Amino acid sequence: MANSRFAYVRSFELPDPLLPSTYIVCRIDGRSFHRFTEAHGFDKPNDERGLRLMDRAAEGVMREVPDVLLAFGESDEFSFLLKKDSTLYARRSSKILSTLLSIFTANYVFHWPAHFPHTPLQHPPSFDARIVLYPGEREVRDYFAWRQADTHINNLYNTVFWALVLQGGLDTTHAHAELRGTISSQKHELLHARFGINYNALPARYRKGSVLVRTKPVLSPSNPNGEVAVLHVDIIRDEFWEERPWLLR
Ligand code: DGT
Ligand code: MG
Ligand code: MG
Ligand code: MG
Ligand code: MG
Repeated sequence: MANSRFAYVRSFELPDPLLPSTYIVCRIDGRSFHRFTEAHGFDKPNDERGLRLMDRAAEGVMREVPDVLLAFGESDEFSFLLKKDSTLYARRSSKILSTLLSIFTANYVFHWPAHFPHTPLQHPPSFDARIVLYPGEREVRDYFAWRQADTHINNLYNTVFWALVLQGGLDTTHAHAELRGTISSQKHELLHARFGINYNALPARYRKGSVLVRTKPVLSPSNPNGEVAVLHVDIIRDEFWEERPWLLR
């Protein structure tokens, strides 16, 4: 078949290599998860089962693809960092993106029943993905800081919003109105004064998101890629990165 008269169509398949020696970041995001989480009765603002399932799907990606060194997840999204000198699939963009996306989605569905034993899937969840290249350590650090800052801002807002609605009895329009123009310290104060909630005492998984990191590569044949640890820690400050220099170098 290789040399049939049809084989010329192969030449329409164009190469799509990613620039060498750059950090590859792939971000996956749930499609219409507003609807998906509603249809499956997710707790508001955070559903621990759903967040653990996202972590499990990301772990599945890291187990299957050793070049992924780090992943960060919040809400319905996960970002994956590949090592700078990765030669995975000759750095073919669509091959890398589609593979990570597919492994993630398959793991999400595969592990659904273990995380939601009493909630059958009502419709198939799906995700989109993009790849972004970053030239240096600074931009990679700032990318992950951007995502974790987003986690913080959204979670603080959503925590107060849902306290006003579910505990305070406000409708959603009035809850939004109440929060309009408030700064971070006012939201902390409102939570504490009206609902007795100390924001900083809420689970770190909700406040910090999930960080999956390959522990320092152990050079043993049975475990050449190290273990994957699931953490809920600050990745904006230097400490996390200084303790793990192999992530960026
Ligand atoms: P998209 O990404 O444009 O296809 O649309 P969505 O609806 O996925 O929007 P996005 O990604 O901006 O926002 C994520 C949605 O998922 C948001 O409506 C809240 C929902 N969601 C994520 N995690 C949780 C959770 O733990 N509990 C609940 N109740 N909802 C969640
Ligand atoms: Mg999206
Ligand atoms: Mg989404
Ligand atoms: Mg999202
Ligand atoms: Mg094939």
